[in-house]
Amino acid sequence: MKNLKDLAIFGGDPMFDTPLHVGRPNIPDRKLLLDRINDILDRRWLTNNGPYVREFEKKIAEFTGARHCICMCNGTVALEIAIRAAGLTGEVIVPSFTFIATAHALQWQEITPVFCDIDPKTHNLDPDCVEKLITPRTTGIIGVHLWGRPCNVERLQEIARGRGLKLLFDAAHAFGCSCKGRMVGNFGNAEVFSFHATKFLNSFEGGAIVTNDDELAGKIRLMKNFGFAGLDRVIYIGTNGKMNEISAAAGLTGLEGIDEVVTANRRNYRQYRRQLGGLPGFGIMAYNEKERCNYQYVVIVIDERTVGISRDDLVRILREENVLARRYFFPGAHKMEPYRSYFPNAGILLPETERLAGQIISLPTGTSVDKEDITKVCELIKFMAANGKKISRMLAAVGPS
Ligand code: T4K
Repeated sequence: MKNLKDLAIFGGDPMFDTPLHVGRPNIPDRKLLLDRINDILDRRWLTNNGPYVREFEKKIAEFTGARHCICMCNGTVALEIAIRAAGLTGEVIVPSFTFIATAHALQWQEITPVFCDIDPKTHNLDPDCVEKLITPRTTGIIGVHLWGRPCNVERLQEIARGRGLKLLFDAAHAFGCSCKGRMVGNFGNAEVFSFHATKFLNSFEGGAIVTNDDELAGKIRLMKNFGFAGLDRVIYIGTNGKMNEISAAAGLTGLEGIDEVVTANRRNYRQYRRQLGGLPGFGIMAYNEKERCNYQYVVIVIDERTVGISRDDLVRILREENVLARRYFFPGAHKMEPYRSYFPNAGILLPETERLAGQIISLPTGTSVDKEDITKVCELIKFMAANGKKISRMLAAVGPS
């Protein structure tokens, strides 16, 4: 790219003919998956705790080292069930800088999500802020291991223990990650994974609760199956949270191939770091490579004053070039409905959340993105960085999108 006029937003051809996505699914070994789907059809056992679901649960428990894994139809229902089974009521402390499902899983059951600020270094719950938000109505804390980088689990566990609170983790991003050498899945009262299509490990749609608490696991198993404790015996209020056999087959097949996914993700992450490292105004979120990481997200934090162009304009230009970058998790859950109406002043206590939500860009990565793609994306970013102020002036003439 040599001239500003070459940018698609100013009339040039897009850099990519087909879009580069954030969250393009990893596709497992087709033959293995199709063989398993044939087994399912031959067996005529499609759902309701089928053999592939049981095998997937066993493999996840082994992989994480947790005593129990209960698979579910998606991560959101898994969160709702974990919240209910853990007995949360009243107020629960959660980050606002997360996917909206974390907050909705509470509000759906008329539990108030109390939004807590994050540590700008980790993008996760700031334990000091958590302590300040505890009231007599608080029953629990839900930490989110954002981008697969674990929360400060030690401090959160200390706080929860000291104040008699339940502690859950939304580990939707953190399958395959460790914290101080221990796999995610072993912290708090329970942890929740998502196996949505866009996740590191996918089962098309799916999720799971993992826990080391036998009693809680028993309750969760019943709750995800309408509360049935026998053929005609219901002992709890329950729902339908069951995972079906095709999802379990996809999850199992994906699990067998996760090493290749980690290799591809790590290669992409390191290439982005090499090519964008040191570029003024562009900070690349770092993984702690001493731990196990899934490297599923490549996230950059933009300092608009240094770059001379806003984060939103950068995303707009990237998307015109068919680089479908995302502003995850803009604008923060507290600025989405119903929370923005319920708590119009929540932002006063969320300065770091609001700052970061305005600076973040998720870039395409995963097994569908190759070395040349990343080279071109980085060249485009460097071109924008070198011409930030000029581009901003030209965009002002083009007008809003
Ligand atoms: N907690 C956290 C912290 C989460 O991040 C999530 C989910 C949950 C809880 C809830 O778990 P689930 O109930 O979803 O299991 C996506 C996902 O839908 C969502 O699962 C995920 N977080 C969130 C971070 O991202 P969107 O609305 O951004 O997805 P969408 O449809 O725009 O897809 C993302 C990109 O992937 C697009 O560019 C298209 C591409 N894509 C997507 C799908 C589904 C494909 O190429 N193929 C596909 O099949 O929410």
